[in-house]
Amino acid sequence: MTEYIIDKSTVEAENAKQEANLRADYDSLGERLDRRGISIDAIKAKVSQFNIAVPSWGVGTGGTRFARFPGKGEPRDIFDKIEDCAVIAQLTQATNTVSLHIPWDRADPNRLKQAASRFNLGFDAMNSNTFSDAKGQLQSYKYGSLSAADAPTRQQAIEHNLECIEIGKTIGSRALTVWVGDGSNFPGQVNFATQFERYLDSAKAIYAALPDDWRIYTEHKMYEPAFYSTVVQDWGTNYIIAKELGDKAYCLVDLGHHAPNVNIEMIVSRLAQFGKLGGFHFNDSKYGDDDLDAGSIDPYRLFLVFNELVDIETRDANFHPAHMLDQSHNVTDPIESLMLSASDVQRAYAQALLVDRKGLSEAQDANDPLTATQHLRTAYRTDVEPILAMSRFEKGGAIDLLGTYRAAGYRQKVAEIRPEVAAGSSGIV
Ligand code: RM4
Ligand code: MN
Ligand code: MN
Repeated sequence: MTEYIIDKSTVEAENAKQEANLRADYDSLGERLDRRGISIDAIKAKVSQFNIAVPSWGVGTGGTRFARFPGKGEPRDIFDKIEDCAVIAQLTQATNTVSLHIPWDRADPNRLKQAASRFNLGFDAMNSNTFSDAKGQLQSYKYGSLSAADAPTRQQAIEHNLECIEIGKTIGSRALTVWVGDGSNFPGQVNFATQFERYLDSAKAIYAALPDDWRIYTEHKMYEPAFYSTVVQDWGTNYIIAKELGDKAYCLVDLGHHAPNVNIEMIVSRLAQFGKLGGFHFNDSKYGDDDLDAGSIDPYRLFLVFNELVDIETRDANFHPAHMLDQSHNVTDPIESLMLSASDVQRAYAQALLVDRKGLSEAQDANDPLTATQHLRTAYRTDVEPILAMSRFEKGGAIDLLGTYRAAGYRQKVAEIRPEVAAGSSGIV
């Protein structure tokens, strides 16, 4: 039996206020889609199956390198975080897995498993952290981790990743995501080739310990915290890594990890075409790795990414990339942001499912750019909210995510038992 944190009667009462309007909107959208030869129920069925993982660190209040302003009732530890994730899952019905970051979430694995199973939550990829020093660790990552110049530091970073795999095995995870902060701040500080060689050697040692049914995802990032060069700079480097490591190694695309205006949807297509697209960290950005809410700045770009994914999905039934959010919530209630972001990612998927693929490819072959791009715009301009809301409603979630969450008063309730953490410290979580 799944436990629900938000009283079911609150969700039902809020839904009752919206149900008649939702049914009318759903029917009218259904009619319009019917004219385009699309069955609304078929789209809803696909949307209902769509799952996106929530990062444990996303439910904490984030900050910048200047300051962190604590939020009311923020989670004190991983067990509070799991409860917050359960709220998101209950209302969205789209986020039934949580992704852990070690050592931030280190706890007795059996307790972790128990805590998640109360709410029927599973665990997504394990994330290692060799971009900051954990309390009491022997070697420092100040000058790098998997690619560090000195062997003991590299060894420590490798062992940390092996520990993440071990924890993951106990709690039922099947993937390890590796992002390193390694790079350099000054021209000449490192030898690019030597540094990359060391990284590859360390990554190979981790790969060798990966269980057969696991995947390793490596994440590229253009800059930050290293500001001149990073060892896994771009998707090309990432592709080389995945190729060097082997069949269980895939590239992970974090939307925020590219230069502004880079054509991310094309990167997605390239990696998938050559079998190395493993998954995503969804978020949005204006300038850099801003970690803003998915779909909040450039929803058309998110749609274009999903347009590629649906295109690949139609050609290859075995294509199942991992979907996860990776955001930092500095000025909003993280639960609200994550719920809306999950739904925006779902929205982009639903819109992409509406693209007339046959018409699109005919227009491409006929060298008719305007018709081709119109196919995309027609899909993108369709308000699919009734599909998303109906899918949530039928699964026991909330028609109105924000309204229901606020009506339940969850944040106020937890604020009574979770004291505010002192302000002033900076950092992502
Ligand atoms: C990094 C990267 C990683 C995430 C950390 C917290 O920028 O996106 O995925 O684990 O932030
Ligand atoms: Mn990321
Ligand atoms: Mn990032």
